[in-house]
Amino acid sequence: MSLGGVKNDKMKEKISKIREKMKSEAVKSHEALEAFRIAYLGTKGVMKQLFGDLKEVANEEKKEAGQLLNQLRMDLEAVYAEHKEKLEQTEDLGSNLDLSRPAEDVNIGSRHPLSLVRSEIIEIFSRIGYNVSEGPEIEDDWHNFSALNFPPEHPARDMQDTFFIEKGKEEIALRTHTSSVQVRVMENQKPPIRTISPGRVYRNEAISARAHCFFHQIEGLYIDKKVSFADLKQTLLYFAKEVFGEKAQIRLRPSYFPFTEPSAEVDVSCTICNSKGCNVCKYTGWLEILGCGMVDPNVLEASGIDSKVYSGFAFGMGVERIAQLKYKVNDLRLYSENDIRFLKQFTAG
Ligand code: 2U9
Repeated sequence: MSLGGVKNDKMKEKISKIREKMKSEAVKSHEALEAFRIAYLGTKGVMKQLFGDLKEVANEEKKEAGQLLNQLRMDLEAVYAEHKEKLEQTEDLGSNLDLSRPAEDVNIGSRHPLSLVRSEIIEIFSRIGYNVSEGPEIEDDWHNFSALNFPPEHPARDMQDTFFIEKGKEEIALRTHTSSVQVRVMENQKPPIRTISPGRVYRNEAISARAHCFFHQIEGLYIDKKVSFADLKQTLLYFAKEVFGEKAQIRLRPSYFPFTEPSAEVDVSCTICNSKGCNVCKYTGWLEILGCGMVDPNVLEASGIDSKVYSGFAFGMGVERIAQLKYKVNDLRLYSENDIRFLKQFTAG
């Protein structure tokens, strides 16, 4: 056995003794941790001495000895880190815990303005007996157009205005209004029917401040015996007062829709200027809020409801439009851009 061999064996013995000792060290304080570091890893510590001994090891065994020493140093460093972490953890739970410290604010986010307005409108109509009906966003021609009395050549049936699912096939499309949901209700339920249908609808429009390719509607439908235009007017006046305040007034202007006859557009008195005239109502004192009418007998019959026995009224509004008037939002794109500076303004409390 060479002299180097003896030296190397001694070093291995030393290493195993150090390993045993390092495991048995109790490190319960920062002072003890520092003492551990100095004793093993410090500039005059055990590792320094061992690396010094390396020069006495025979050349052919230096490589192995060097590897053993490097491994020992890494293990010592790991044990040191472990002790340090344990100490810090007990400190977090113990001495640094301040029970009198005020809780940190919880970031609760906010509801989207369209969601707020949608809920408010649902609540207003549920107070007078309306339920909520929902249906598919991808619709067939029957439920979106034909059952609603759209003539074959109506522009809404055109590729230019509606998103069709398959090119060249005008049978399946993204619904252009939620009236399609109400056709399904009429097909499946007997009158009296009192329902509102909130939902997203799609139209093939270029996106701008005033138009978008999708928006949200709430449509209402009331069918029973002897439902009259007077019932419609009172229902809409109640709605306007609930949303815009007790002073709100409405006026109806004659209009045309394929699915209602007679039809009307409804304005609410401008709540911003008290009808005195401002740039929001374009100095008319009135703001357009919805469309309405008596359900066309053809529409009742198409869904199997006897138009000689039953009559009904319907109305439809854009949720974006109502939210725009309530919250003074002047650009439709804000609703779908998810800009946190816009959304944060609707945080409750
Ligand atoms: C059935 C029969 C008739 C719903 C109605 C309107 C008038 C209307 C527009 C308002 C703004 C759409 O969002 S908007 O662009 N809607 O003017 N909607 S009557 O009529 C129906 C619904 C269902 C079975």
